[in-house]
Amino acid sequence: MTHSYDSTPIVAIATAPGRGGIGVVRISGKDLSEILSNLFGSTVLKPRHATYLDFTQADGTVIDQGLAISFKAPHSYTGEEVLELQGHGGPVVMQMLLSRCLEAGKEVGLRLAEPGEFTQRAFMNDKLDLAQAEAVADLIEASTEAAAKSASQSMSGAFSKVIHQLVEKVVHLRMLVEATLDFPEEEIDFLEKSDARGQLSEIQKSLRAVFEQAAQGALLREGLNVVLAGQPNVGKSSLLNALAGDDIAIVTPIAGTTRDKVTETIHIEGIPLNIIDTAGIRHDYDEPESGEVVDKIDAVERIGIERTWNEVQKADVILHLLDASRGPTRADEDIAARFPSDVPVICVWTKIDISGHHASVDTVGDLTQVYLSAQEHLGMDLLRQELLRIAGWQQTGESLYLARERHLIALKHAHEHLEQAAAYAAQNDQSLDLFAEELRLTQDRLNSITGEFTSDDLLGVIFSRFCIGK
Ligand SMILES: Nc1nc2c(ncn2[C@@H]2O[C@H](COP(=O)(O)OP(=O)(O)OP(=O)(O)O)[C@@H](O)[C@H]2O)c(=O)[nH]1
Ligand SMILES: [Mg+2]
Repeated sequence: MTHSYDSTPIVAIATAPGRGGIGVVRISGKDLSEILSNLFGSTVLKPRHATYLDFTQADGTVIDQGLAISFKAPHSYTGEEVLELQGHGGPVVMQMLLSRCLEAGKEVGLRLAEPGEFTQRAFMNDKLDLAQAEAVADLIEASTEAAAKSASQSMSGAFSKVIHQLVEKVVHLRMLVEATLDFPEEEIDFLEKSDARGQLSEIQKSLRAVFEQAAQGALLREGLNVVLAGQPNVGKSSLLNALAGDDIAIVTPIAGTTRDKVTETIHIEGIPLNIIDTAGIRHDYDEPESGEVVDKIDAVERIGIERTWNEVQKADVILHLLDASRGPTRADEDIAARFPSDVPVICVWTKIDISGHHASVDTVGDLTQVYLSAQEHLGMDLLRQELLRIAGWQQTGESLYLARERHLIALKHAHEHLEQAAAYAAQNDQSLDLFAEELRLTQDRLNSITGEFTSDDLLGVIFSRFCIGK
């Protein structure tokens, strides 16, 4: 599908800000002939060939010397005519080159590109679909090799391809159903003869497989928020430091050391984990036997504890730290009772160097307990493995698609429509039109991943998160 868009020519510095060996200014537009002749006079650029020349001001003074490469539509990144000027990568010289381009293109309305606008044009001109365009941004932002590899998979269209295959199966079944809709008396027959239910469950199976792979890919991109929570002094900050391999949070024997949350992103087997250290949780008063209530904590710590609970609500995984040298206490139980029920919790017993426990993991029912010492680095690998397990990370050896939360949601919705379709199919009555409608909705959801029939608003949101010049 071709979208219409504001096709005035655009220009931007395409390389990262700062100093570098080379820097690139990129221009894209329907017709760049006037800009070219303003910049280079009678020198004609052979498409896709590097031409070494002077970049000059209008009055002929030289700004820089470098390479110019032109691409003719549609054989370019954007699908339009593209000009790339490679000069020396200094911020001032790049700015001068950019200003010169704007001046040379003034007559034809050349303007600065919005973030992601080059890629948006590539999408509009069917050079890549939406999932591929998103993968371009994800590749640029990849923080690990594993993330980069799977972004590159998605960018090359591997993810889009499996989505298309799913859509084709849905379309095939839809066509069958809709052909039958005109002959209501044959509905029940139809379901039997065409093995519609069989086809449907086949599609459901494929969708599940795609979802699982995409969920793994999304994990690589989004990572997990792991919140360390527990009483003061159980060793939360020490654990953060041990996981990060760096002295990030302050550790002291004083209960109530941490007040603000402290976040550090670590990687385990390429999976980003945001480890969030929080203020230790305790009651803000003591009630000694005299019955007199004594304030135990100050206002700052109180706010810190409130923040801890906020973080706990947003966690993907909670590590509940307990002091193994002290054993379980009533206060630990009270804390555990307030954890949200839908967030996985790992009980982490700390300070086993004092308590004499061995480093170990055990799982009874859905309670997993890890025994470790952050100070002596005992049991740390067990915790890392447990975090990966909870994250649902499986080392498949297969290459993954770097998916986004948006894709997972679309796949989930598609799954729900298929479930609904299956429910109608099972009823065996006059609900074939409803069955067909659910298939149509499934198809729409899947198509939203690759961007067919995606609203302009959503496109705007997606592309505006790109960097300028991409
Ligand atoms: N022996 C031993 N001491 C530890 C271990 N982990 C932490 N500690 C000590 O326990 C004390 C408290 O550690 P922190 O990491 O500051 O504890 P916290 O849970 O962050 O405490 P708050 O920030 O006050 O909530 C410090 O004196 C640490 O040196 C451990 O594995 N073994
Ligand atoms: Mg602390």
